[in-house]
Amino acid sequence: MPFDGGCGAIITIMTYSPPTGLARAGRDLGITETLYVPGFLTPRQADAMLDEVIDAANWQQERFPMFGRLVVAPRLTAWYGEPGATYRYSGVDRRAGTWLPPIRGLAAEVSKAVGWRFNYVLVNRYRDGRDMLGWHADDEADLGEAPVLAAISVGSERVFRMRPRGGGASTATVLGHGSLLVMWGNSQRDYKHCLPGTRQPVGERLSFTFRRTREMVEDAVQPVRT
Ligand SMILES: O=C(O)CCC(=O)C(=O)O
Repeated sequence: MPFDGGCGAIITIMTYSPPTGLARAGRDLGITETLYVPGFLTPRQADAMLDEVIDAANWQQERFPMFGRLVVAPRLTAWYGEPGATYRYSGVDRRAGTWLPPIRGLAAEVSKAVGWRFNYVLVNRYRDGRDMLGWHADDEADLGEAPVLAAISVGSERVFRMRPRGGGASTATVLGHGSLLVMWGNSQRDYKHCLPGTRQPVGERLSFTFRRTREMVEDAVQPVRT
């Protein structure tokens, strides 16, 4: 909605809601501003992403300061995006590596279907059930107000949990091979999410979590009249 930003400038704030076709293909998780779309990729496309990206990505095992010690992250990560895109979390700037070709293609496909242009992806690699990601929200300043996030899962099924920040029970969703999860609006402000570890025998899984970083967020707030 346009508003007068002062000095006669009219500013447009971009708000998001999923396109009707995507919303129809998706499943309501009972959490506002979150949509789960099973089978977004065909099994064949999802298999190819799993194999190609496991082989080609520049995997890092990050270390985070916690309680005065450096803790090794229980997963591997890699990050790619458009030139100049940077994402800061846990106190570290991660400048995007040049898109790997299969990830660039996936970014274009996801941006089109979701109706929101993404310029950055954090790829998480869970090697087995011991690898996990703890409770957090993707609410860093680099993502701007009300971030839109789109996560593609490939590989073994894993449970994804969300819980209200204000307290209350968590919901569990099994993220299938080739699925898409979209979170937008106040979902990061009002909820935390995690990918818990499991004692079940599970194989490798990758999640591609697409984001729009500050460089594009700033582009999206455009003076249309001065
Ligand atoms: O692996 C997943 O599905 C969760 C990823 C996630 O929460 C994140 O990258 O912030």
